[in-house]
Amino acid sequence: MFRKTLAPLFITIMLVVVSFSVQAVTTKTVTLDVQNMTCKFCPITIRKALKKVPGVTEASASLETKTATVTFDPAKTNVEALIKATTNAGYPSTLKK
Ligand SMILES: [Cu+2]
Repeated sequence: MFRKTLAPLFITIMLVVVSFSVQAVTTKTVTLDVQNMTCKFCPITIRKALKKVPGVTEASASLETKTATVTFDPAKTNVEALIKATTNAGYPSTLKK
């Protein structure tokens, strides 16, 4: 009785664990050097522009380092699309080497 009710729960947990590890393998994180960042609101604008790009799961920008860090699904988007997004928002960027 107890085992029967726990089995679906166990399977669900396993599926969640598997899907998380698959996501970890398929996402990519890059850092962009971003121009034109002048005040504390610039990183917010950049972050919003990057998060709008389909496939982007995480985005942050720093005024101090003038960079943006973006995590995305390489199957859905690419670095060129990220650069285009920040450029369209008024902040041209390049991939940090
Ligand atoms: Cu600003």
